[in-house]
Amino acid sequence: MFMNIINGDARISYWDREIETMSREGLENLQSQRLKETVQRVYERVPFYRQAFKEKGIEPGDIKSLADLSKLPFTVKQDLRDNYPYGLFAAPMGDIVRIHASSGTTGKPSVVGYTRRDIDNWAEMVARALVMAGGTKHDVVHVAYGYGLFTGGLGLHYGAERMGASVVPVSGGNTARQLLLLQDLGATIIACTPSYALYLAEEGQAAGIDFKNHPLRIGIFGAEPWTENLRAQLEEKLSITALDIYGLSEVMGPGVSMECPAKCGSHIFEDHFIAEIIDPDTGESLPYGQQGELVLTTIQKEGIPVIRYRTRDISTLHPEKCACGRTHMRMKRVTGRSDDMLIIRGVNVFPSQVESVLLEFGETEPHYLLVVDRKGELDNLEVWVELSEQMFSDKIKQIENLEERIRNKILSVLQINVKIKFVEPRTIPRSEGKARRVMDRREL
Ligand code: DLL
Repeated sequence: MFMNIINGDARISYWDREIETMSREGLENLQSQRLKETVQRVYERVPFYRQAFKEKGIEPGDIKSLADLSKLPFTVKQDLRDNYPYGLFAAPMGDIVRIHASSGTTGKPSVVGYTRRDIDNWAEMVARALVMAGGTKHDVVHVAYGYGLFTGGLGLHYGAERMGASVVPVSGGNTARQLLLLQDLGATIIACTPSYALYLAEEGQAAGIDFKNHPLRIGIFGAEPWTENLRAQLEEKLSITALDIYGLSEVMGPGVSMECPAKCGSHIFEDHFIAEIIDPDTGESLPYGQQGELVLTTIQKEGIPVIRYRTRDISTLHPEKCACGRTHMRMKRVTGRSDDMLIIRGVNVFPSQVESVLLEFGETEPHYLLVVDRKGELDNLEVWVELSEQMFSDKIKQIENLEERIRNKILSVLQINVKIKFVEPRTIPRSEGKARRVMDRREL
């Protein structure tokens, strides 16, 4: 499947050249055909979609080509939660071979299921992404995304294996051990969140690792927003090419799009996904190049296909052919979200989740502020909350005990460690309109 093409001076590799460089017309025909099949599939198999189509007054036969896409209803994260856990599955459980779930939802997570063919396609997408980044079967791939319900670890794992590389399934955490393995096993590709990569780089430097003379050459970074500035730092500190990988569990996981070494946006794998940009307030489609919310429709998935899924991620789309020869359109870096979800060290956090924890404790007021900071390398979340008048005049010991209880409860709900800072009653600014619950001091 490998193909090395000499294009000018650059040596470009494709995992699947025919698909990756297909004409736009060919791609669009393929998308139209697959869209029709997907629409038929969900209409027949998922009561939720049948109802949603009915409300829009459409039937599968009304969708004849891509031009009809905007007739279809949107799907949102809440729809997955409302149909928890398996209500949106379009394949019988006997055909589902893997379950993942996304973090960061109030109460129930959104659960997604994959058939064997979905898992196979996903591995193909990630192999395609890795080869796009310059990977080959001779690479040693250190996967430091978390393994488990999160799609990062297993997604990269199977893709790297499909490419034929040697995979080191380290998962997250235990930085000293990660550094030891990186050095001793001679990883040439590292896959993790960009913030963790920076942490590893800095800890590695402090431990005397000379990355300049280390075989590491490529970083596959994603799962959270990052910047050109961070790219420059990572490339310099680790002596690598750092590239962006994008994805979300509701649509598949990592490998929905991948940046090529031309570094001008990430190619969306359009033989599997149809991308649109909409105005998040009106839902109207926006022209290429204009910034708005990314909406994705899966056209190959069996387990849980999604129709016009509103990702809440803000980006722009660019369909022009890329310097790398690929025709699949590019999305610019995700710069933010159209909802209030925060991503803290790769974990999705909604302020409402913190709020519901705080409300369980009678000793605080319902006035709080989430303060997000990036201290050097890692995101930190501080929860500022007002103590009740009664509590404020209480003993230190009791306040410390309350702090610990809230911290532990947030850890168990969100799986992240936060710092609790109690403030005097009536000191958190009140708002007359929408409450401002988040102060994001990270520079993105
Ligand atoms: O984060 C999947 C993933 C794993 C992507 C590993 C890349 C690498 P979720 O936990 O469902 O899935 O979170 C999805 O994370 O809607 C974005 O807001 C954000 N996100 C993912 N990749 C990027 C990226 C995984 N490259 C949510 N840049 C998405 C910016 C990203 N944000």
